[in-house]
Amino acid sequence: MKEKLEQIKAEALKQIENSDALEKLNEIRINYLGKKGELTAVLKSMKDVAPHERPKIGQMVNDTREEIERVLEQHIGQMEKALREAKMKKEVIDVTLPGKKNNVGHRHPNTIALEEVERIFIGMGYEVVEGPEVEKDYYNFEALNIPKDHPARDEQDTFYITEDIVLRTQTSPVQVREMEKGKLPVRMIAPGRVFRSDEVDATHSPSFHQIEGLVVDKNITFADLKGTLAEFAKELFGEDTKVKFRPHHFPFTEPSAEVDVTCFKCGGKGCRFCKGSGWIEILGCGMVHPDVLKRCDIDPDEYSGFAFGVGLERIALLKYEIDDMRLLYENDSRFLKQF
Ligand code: 2NL
Repeated sequence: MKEKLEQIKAEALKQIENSDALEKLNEIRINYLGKKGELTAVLKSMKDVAPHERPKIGQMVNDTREEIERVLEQHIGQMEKALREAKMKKEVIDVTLPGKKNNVGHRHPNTIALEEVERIFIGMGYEVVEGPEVEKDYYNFEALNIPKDHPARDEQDTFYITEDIVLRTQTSPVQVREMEKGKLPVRMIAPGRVFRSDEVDATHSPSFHQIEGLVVDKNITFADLKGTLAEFAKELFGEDTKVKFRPHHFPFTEPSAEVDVTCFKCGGKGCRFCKGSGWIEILGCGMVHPDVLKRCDIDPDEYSGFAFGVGLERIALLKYEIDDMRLLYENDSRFLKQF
């Protein structure tokens, strides 16, 4: 019995010594120490051993089991350590390698300018309202005093979808729709994309953005318009900015004006930026034409209003001193990240 146990131990230790994988070591554990293993078989054969010998043999079986277990655990430990080290070696990180640069997105200059304009008017109690880019001829022209034969229709080179559906040439239709709702007073700005069949150059594009503003209430006068736009110009271009109203004509306002601001580069002295005049044109405006109010079911004897329209790209070009509008449409990230 003793010899048999010595033999089992020697064989087990040899197999352990020669194994090169964790699975093999596990196999050895099952073969020698498992329920159907060789040592268990020896224990089962104890019934053939003389009773007084049993404690001694039992002790020997236990010693053998412990020895095999000890060597097995030791080998498993070594093997796991080796595997861990190999894995670490493979996954080693070279912290001296140059890092990958994240490309961070930037707000478009148009967006920055729009948010600035919105901030200013929201501060004065205006609502921001949006509307459809594809419009009825009625809302884009007819409601605004621009009948079918009006020269403004040629000037504005409209994209027609059908005979009475157009791509809006201004955001006024949003304001007309708002006035039609009959909830007075109205104090709103309407920002959005507009379309005109223009050739592309440094200052034109067939698709650009406009922000229109509209106030309709009792006792609104041209003085309210002047005060509002003077405040707007100061907030946008700086506290020292002055405004100048030049008489103009729009079919939808009467009287109408174009507004210049003092050049924020030279302060009005005259420079290359303002072409020597000291003034820069920024928007068109006027008192809402009584016929436009009437068409929206608003009584012009009770209510009056003012309206204005600014080109968003024009504001962005001026504010950020960009000299070509095409840069705003190319979306080259090297350009955009400068703002
Ligand atoms: C420009 C400047 C302007 C308006 C837009 C407007 C809107 C309604 C009624 C009356 Cl609903 N007017 N908008 C007024 C004056 C100027 O835009 O240069 N437009 C061609």
